[in-house]
Amino acid sequence: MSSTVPHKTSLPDGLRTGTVMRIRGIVPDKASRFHVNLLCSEDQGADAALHFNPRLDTSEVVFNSMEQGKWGAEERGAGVPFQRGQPFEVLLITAEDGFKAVVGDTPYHNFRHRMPLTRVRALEVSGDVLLDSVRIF
Ligand code: 9QG
Repeated sequence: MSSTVPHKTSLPDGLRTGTVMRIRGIVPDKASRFHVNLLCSEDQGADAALHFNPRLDTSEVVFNSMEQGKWGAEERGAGVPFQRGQPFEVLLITAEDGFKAVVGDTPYHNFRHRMPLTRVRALEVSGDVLLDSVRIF
């Protein structure tokens, strides 16, 4: 059973070191892009501590943050560990120094923190993705 996107999970207490977010889904056959955002409020235009953006259309995975309506500096992971038509599992591990994205069994990228973890209030998944589950550990 897939849930519909955009999908939002509230994080009323923010994040702390050790919080693990697990996203499972399937990349649709004709997917172009999807994203996972860690947002500082549930309002439109909220700051994002993390924007994790697999792009099947341009074969890249972009990481960024958004503050006061402006994107920060983009980071890119090496390679694209997502394929159209294939299931995936992403772990976003809140570490001391950054968000560690693990895709499948493989550490993929460490996105260094740009804002306090306590500001994060919601995890949002949207775009071209069939979402199976979001779990916070
Ligand atoms: O393209 O890059 C991340 O740096 C922008 C995209 C934008 C982000 C951004 O247009 O797309 O990925 O919220 C958005 O607009 C997302 C979906 C320079």
